Amino acid sequence: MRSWPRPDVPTLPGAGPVPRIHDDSSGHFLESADRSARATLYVCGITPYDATHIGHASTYLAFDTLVRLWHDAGLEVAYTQNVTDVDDPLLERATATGVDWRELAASQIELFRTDMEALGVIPPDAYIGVTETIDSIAAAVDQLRARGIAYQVPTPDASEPDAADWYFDIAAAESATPWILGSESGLDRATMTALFAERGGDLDREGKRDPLDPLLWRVEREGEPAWDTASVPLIGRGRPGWHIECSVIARETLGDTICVQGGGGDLVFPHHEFSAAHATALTGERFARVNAHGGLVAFDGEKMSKSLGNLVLVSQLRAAGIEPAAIRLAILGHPYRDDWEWLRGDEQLATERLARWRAGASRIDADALTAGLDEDDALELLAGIRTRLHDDLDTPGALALVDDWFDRPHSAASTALAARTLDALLGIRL
Ligand code: 5CA
Ligand code: ZN
Repeated sequence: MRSWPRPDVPTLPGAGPVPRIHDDSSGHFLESADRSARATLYVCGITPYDATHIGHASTYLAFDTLVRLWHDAGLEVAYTQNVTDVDDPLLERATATGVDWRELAASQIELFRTDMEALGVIPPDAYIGVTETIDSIAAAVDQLRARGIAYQVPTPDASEPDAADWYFDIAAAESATPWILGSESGLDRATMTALFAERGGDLDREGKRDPLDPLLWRVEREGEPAWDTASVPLIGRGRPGWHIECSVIARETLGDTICVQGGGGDLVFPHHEFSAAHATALTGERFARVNAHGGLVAFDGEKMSKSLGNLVLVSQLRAAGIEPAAIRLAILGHPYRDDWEWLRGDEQLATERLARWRAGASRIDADALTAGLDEDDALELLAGIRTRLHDDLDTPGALALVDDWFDRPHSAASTALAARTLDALLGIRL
């Protein structure tokens, strides 16, 4: 589907290093891409029913920083983001509010696009809804069936009498593929079980071989959207499970092994564990070399989420006259892997910080001006920012360098290059 317009990103002198980022599977810092190949990124997109809150924005800005650094390093970048435009939470919200689920999704996707454009986020090269990928997902479930890694669970409430949901067989996948449970998330079984329950998993469903086996395909229920699977008739009319959606969309657009799989920390388990497991079961290859997750943003003491009603929306802040650059700055002031809390007044503090930078940029050093077009100060700032961001996207460290830099005046040429640096690497226009 359509994404949003790409911001102009200035080019900078020289090339930055390829950043090292934290891989949550191994606990190590790894090169995020290999200079000899395309840099590929898959980031889990929204389920379009509560967009765009500061938590979403924080996750997408973290990976926007990575994309900007890859471009600055001179890499060819391929970035895919999905839209979970059919799934239980969306359907439940639509039913609760009496809105058609398609209309709810379309309006929230549009709002998300507008917010991303306003925030100057570089759009993904492929922006793909699950409803656009149904056939490939059904085919993937069928392949897992054929390999003995998918099985059916009796489904008495299905629309068709003998239809049954499809589940992923963890034990079969462990013996037939290089993936084992926990290899992506690095978690033990007790923690995984607790997270599965907390995040709506169906541990107790009768007929499952392992309580943690995840749903691959939900056959049609009365009143729920469903699609025919004519080319794979054994699967049956229905709709995709959540994890298989991301593994199929990522593989179709980026290949069998991607450089970085990204999302918020709430996706470590079960979502990223099983999207990787499904992909590996289909290809025999490792799904992503680096698993990277942003921290979760809270508000009023709890994780920001529609169900708790504690949302701070990007669109509300914009409507209240807060400049998108200030919203960006407020978010980039936190290390991307930390959990943090949005505090009332954060937008004001960021607005003041931006104003200090702008005041700094308007104080041109007259001596430097007469001395010529000296860019040395800005080249030093650029090198400093590249070094900070190379180190696991240390945006707070980069912003602190900018604070210091604007404490004293610089030549007009240096000030102009500093402004281009902030625009290109941090997406902040002075
Ligand atoms: N559609 C799925 C991913 S396939 C989904 O999780 N959608 S979402 O709308 O709930 O979240 C969209 C993205 O924002 C995900 O990467 C998620 O991890 C991230 N996210 C959600 N809530 C927060 C939060 N409070 N703080 C930080 N990131 C968040
Ligand atoms: Zn996903």
